[in-house]
Amino acid sequence: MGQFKVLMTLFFLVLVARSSSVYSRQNFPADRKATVQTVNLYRNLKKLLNKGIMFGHQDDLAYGVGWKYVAGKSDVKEVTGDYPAVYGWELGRLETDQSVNIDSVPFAKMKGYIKDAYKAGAVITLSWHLNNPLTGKTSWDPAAGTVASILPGGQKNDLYKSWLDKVAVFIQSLKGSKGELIPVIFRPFHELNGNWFWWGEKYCTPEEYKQLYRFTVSYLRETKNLHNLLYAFNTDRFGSTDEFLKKYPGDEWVDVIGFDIYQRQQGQAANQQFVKDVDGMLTMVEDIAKERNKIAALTEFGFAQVPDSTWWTNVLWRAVEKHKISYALAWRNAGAKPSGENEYYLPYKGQISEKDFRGFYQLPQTLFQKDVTKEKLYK
Ligand code: BMA
Repeated sequence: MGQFKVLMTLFFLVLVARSSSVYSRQNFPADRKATVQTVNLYRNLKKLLNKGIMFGHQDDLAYGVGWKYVAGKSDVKEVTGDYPAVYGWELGRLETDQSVNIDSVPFAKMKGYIKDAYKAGAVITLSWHLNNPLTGKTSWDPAAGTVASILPGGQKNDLYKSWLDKVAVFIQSLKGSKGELIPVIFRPFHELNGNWFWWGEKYCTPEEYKQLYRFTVSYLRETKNLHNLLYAFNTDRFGSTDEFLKKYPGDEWVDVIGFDIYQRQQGQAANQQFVKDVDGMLTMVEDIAKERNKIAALTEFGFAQVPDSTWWTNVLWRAVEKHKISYALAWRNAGAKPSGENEYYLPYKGQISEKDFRGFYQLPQTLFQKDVTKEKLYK
């Protein structure tokens, strides 16, 4: 009998130990050595899913429609009185030692903006439209064989590693006031199921894409010893869970999952379609996130020039309101580009959706900077 009791106690203890390790795995980033602030961010992002959706904007502090590099200025702030909760920045051209990125943002200024946002308690995410290492042209040069060429054993693997070294130097230079590394959501090789980037659907096999993603994470995490990164995996528009997961590298490499989506047509029917599509895709991503213990997000979105005066509350909000997603990142307010195109996705003072965007801002479940400052996401 005594022996039986001992055995039962042991059995019970093993059960408890196992369930607590599952539990801690569930509440820990993919990086087992993530810094305290990164773990805190990860856990707080999960908690915040129950409060609302953080609003993000690419290049928010650098420029907007009709202005560039005015300290403290932001199109979001001009319209709402508050800054975004999430700031997106872009690393393209860091790999070729340029002092400004693909969209002419000086990396030195970007560092300053990132530090300011961190100080305010906001979230930072980085995209990377890196050049094609095989052809030397841009991201939009989808030469077959590029992915294979940069994997270990490939002729461009050393070159690709030297690019990652530069990314690591940049990320290691992002520090808070106590010298702690600033946590960043890194979002490499996005829109992978489209056919416009060299890592796109037609240009590599699922196995090659997975290897590329894993190699990248393991090089930054293990070789470069960077532990302030959460990793985002994101597709473009997709039609099924299988399609979404076709090239998913695995749970030990990813923290955030999502997709990028743009509305391209105007009118009531197009609006309804957009709501239906986004709602459907978010349902799938949310289910996958729940099952795999990941954080769902709308990693990029926009309706170019927002030609609909009530798009924010009537279309975007309807598409996302039912969902537990961490954030939605609007793409950049580039304004007039050298190409002649006027590119923007958020209202500025006087734009037709300005008033409606304020309505969107005032919804209790949309979170901007003031909301997240209170949340102390890094503590
Ligand atoms: C695209 C456009 C381009 C830009 C690129 C990378 O969607 O905004 O103008 O260069 O993203 O940021």
